[in-house]
Amino acid sequence: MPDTSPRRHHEIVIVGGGFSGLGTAIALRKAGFDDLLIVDDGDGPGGTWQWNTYPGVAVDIPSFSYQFSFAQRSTWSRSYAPGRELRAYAEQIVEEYGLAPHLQFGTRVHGALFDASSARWSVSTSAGEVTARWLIHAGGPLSQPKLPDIEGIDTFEGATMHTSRWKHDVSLAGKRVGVIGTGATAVQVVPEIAPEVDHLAVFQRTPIWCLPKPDFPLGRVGRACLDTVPGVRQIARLASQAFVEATFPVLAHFHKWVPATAALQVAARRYIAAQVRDPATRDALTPTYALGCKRPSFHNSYLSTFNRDNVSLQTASIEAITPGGIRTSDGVQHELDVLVLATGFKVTDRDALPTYPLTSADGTDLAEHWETERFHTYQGVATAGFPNFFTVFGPYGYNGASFFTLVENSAAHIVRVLTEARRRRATFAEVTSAAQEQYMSAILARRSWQVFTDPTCAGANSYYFTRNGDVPFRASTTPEAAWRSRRFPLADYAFGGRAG
Ligand code: NA7
Repeated sequence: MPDTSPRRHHEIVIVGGGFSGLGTAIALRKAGFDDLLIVDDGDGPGGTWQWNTYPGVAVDIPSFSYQFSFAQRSTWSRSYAPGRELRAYAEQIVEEYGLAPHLQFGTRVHGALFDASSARWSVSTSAGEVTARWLIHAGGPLSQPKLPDIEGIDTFEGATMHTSRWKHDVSLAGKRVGVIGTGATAVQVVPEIAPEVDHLAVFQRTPIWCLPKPDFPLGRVGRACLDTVPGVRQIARLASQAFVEATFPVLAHFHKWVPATAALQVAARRYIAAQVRDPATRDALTPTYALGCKRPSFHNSYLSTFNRDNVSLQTASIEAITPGGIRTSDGVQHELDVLVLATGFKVTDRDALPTYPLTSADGTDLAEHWETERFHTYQGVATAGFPNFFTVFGPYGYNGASFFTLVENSAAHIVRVLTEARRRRATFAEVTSAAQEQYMSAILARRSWQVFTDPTCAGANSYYFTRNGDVPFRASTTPEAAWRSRRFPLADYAFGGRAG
């Protein structure tokens, strides 16, 4: 049916109402950009935290860091907040920063096309067409569920659910449940559902490094201290930021200079030994790739859950999903009532970044361009050839620390470009190829420092790696990324046109 809804124009359209979209909108509004529309296909703010409601869902970065620096809370119930508190936080942010009039939920973007003559993006959505001078893609990397490519998946006669689309009306009590996957999500789901089910079979392809989590209730006293004792909140934030920095960016990107991986692995192996009683299960749960090749998990009862009589770890590969359950390569048929797919997300897949065709004026499709030329961006925010377009979570922008720091950095970068465009009354801004190349060569020059060069990473099946073997992280500390996002030369962009 032809779209007969009226065309609308906004100065800025943001795709995604998760924390990326919300944080960018707040930064833009603070800088005086008010004509903005945020579209999201969900039915509330918070992105991944709206979608992921599985039992045990919680942050795996301490809450002191997993929040905006300008909207810190002392209300978190634990040092690692459960998912429902993140959903509530997103709603509070919308309210406090007056974002509700800008948000349009239930709206899926089908495509975006740049028109050079008007220097505008034309965005087609499920709610009609909208045009924008500036288009910002704020889709998160963990939003497109990845269903396993296993024969017979549609034939299973019990209930099937992906963890990010949890079916709360399916009771697990007394059921035979199978969980496929042992990534960060399974690490949270498995201990939570094990006491409830009759039998839980966990199908593992690659074990995950699971480390103890400094997760504790904050309690009334703790929360009051954060609120009233001078300096406590700042110290908690600083300690948390240092912990996050040490456990990811430093460990991963500066591996050559801080070779802590081996020592950490020894400690992690000791932890597994202390947690898991059966030696064969312990061995099967011990990764053979270097810690850091893929995101390690933090949980205090995942490993010990395998001591339970009603939990089994299955390591034979899955041959097929059958109407009755799962058949593994050792010939065993595992009878199941419920199948949980903890199989992760399409992170760098062609149809995930972005989730819709995005076409420049000369007809180049962004996903195709990245597919053929490999990922390349300027600070993860801009891509040469795609004017007036920005990504909050673009390739080579994220250094693996708190996602909120990334959002604030990307938003600062975008605001800087748009403020300069406004000062010049420019209608067009595009990063120069030279600036992009310089950025990419500086980042790629650090590749040899990273843990990802460890040959054992080949066996990690890590979603960090693209099909080409690239790891599109920003190899940088968080302070360096923050500084560069705010101080890059404005001459790195070409500005043009003149607003009437
Ligand atoms: P992940 O970390 O991508 O984990 C997905 C898991 O599913 C992982 O163990 C995969 O095994 C497994 N998987 C995927 N497809 C299959 C098939 N076909 N057969 C068997 N096993 C399969 O996703 P999560 O949701 O756990 O975590 C995502 C992020 O959320 C996490 O990094 C945190 O930042 C929060 P594999 O390892 O590929 O062998």
